[in-house]
Amino acid sequence: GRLYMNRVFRFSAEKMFELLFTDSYFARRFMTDRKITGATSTSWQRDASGSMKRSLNYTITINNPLVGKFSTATENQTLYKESREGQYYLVDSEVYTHDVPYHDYFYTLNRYCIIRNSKHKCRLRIYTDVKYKKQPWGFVKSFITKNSWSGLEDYFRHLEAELLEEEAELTQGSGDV
Ligand code: YK8
Repeated sequence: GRLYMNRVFRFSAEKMFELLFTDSYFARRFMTDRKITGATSTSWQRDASGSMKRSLNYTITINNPLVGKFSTATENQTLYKESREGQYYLVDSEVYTHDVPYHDYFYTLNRYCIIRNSKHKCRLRIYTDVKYKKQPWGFVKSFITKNSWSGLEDYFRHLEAELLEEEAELTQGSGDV
């Protein structure tokens, strides 16, 4: 896998969770920017193991000449019960892109870790892995992996930029460090 983000932001851990994992203004605007449309989401619900789950469905716009312009996608998120409100949040997100070539071979696992640093600071780590449901030929596998990394890189670079902008807006004039 790969580490796409590992950085401290001037938000509380709660705030970061709210921005990324609730129906926040930030999340909605980011989706609009990425041309992600038709998003529907279930609310967070506790499962038998004590973790919280929710799932999202949406249509993504793809910037890859090898692939059609749009694909529907499903994202299944798990907030692990080891998480501690305000302190530590661990979310695994499995993303299935239903309409891309070889979609039945792979999915993407994004692991988001939000750790409290101080009252107004947290660290966000995002680790990503491309997972295979069945083994494709070697060349197909490297093709899928390579195309996934480049799409993910672009996506998380954009997310980082938007989070930094949000940070600048929120801390503007507050004199907070
Ligand atoms: C989520 C991973 C792969 C996929 C794409 C597939 C190419 C197929 C390869 C062929 C288009 C929002 C990606 C990047 C689409 C976007 C997905 C997003 C960014 C040529 C063999 C969607 C996070 C996420 C996870 C996986 C990404 C897909 O919040 O390359």
